Amino acid sequence: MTVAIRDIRVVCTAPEGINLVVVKVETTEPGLYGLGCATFAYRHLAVKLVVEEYLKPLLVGQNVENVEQLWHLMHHNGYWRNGPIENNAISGVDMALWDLKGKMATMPVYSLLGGKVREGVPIYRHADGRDTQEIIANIEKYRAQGIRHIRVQCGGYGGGGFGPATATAPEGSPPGVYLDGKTYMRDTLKLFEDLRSHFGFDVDFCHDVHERLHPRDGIIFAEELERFKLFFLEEAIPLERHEYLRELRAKVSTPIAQGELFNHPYEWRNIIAEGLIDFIRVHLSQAGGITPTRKLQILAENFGVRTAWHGPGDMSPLAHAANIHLDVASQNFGLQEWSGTEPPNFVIQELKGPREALLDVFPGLPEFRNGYVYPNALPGLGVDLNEAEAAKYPCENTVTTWTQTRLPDGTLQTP
Ligand code: GCO
Ligand code: MG
Repeated sequence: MTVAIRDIRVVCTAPEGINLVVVKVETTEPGLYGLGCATFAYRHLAVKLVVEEYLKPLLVGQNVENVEQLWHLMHHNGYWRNGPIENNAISGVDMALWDLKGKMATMPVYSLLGGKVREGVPIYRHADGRDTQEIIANIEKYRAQGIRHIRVQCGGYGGGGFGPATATAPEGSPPGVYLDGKTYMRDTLKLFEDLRSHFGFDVDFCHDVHERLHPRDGIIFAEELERFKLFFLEEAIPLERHEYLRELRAKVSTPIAQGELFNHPYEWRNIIAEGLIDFIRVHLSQAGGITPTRKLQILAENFGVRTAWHGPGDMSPLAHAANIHLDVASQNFGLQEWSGTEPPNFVIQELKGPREALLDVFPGLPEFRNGYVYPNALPGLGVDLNEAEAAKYPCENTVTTWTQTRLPDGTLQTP
């Protein structure tokens, strides 16, 4: 008997103060539904509207089994395609259809993808701090949890927080996150000097430039970082300046990670085929969900590029679970970013508050244990949504300030 889409609803919730967008696909089978992540934290209402006003009328009545066909139906329906708003909306439905397929087959998504290549997923966490000692303490904290790859930043991404123009900016300059690239580069090089003299080379460090340098400085910085033998250097080159990746590749042997900002296949296909990167970092819902990202993972496998899917706080536990299902089933898995969504059996004291709220809203999140994350064996993605709990944490629609990054003279810079 065909199971069809009966209704599609969007639930927006912010248990940690970060806007999360969940799509719930309800079917003609009583009690059978799928859940997917459509989180674009800074445009959550736009994504919600696309799902409710455009995708829902298109999809109600469709056979839930036809995941591939429905992805293309959604992808082509608005004629213009591959943009972040619609990709996130499509992702919410696509992940929900994979969740449904697993529930109907009584198999976890990783089984639908060919089964496990590994039992647990090695992850990396973010160590930061106000000074080197605090950063070292945070690194030690993660190492004590069995984590062997740690991303290290020196006071956030390349600069301070949003605020008034710096004293050295031109008169009348607007507020923003004022970045001084040279200071950031000098401070970070000094930090890694200290870290390597403290830890030696038996800890794998990553670093995220976060597009906050001009590509020329990004290349200079990557050359200067070579001696610290990073596990990978991330977003050293801004999205729109990929022509610099060729020079970066020619000049440094440090593995290059790129891709959390990618939406369009043209952004990843050539840099993978030409071997210009080592790790692909796509944010699953920005690419359109599990369907396109599985194809991307297989493309990357053909060129020896490994996955390191984006795993920040601004994605829901459904997307974190989708990352983990793909990770356990991918031969060319590299490393998984994990933003600290610990399960109750591993709640660090200072996280007692918000983290439990997240897990109350999203029971079933893959569990972190001693350096690895393990998917549960429940059918589908294995994560549920408690709508009553979700309703306790409404999203807010405020002006995003952290992306108003400016050079010392006030010029806006990629954030
Ligand atoms: C990362 C990313 C994030 C982004 C965030 C944007 O490597 O995890 O750079 O920290 O800044 O996802 O909202
Ligand atoms: Mg990043």
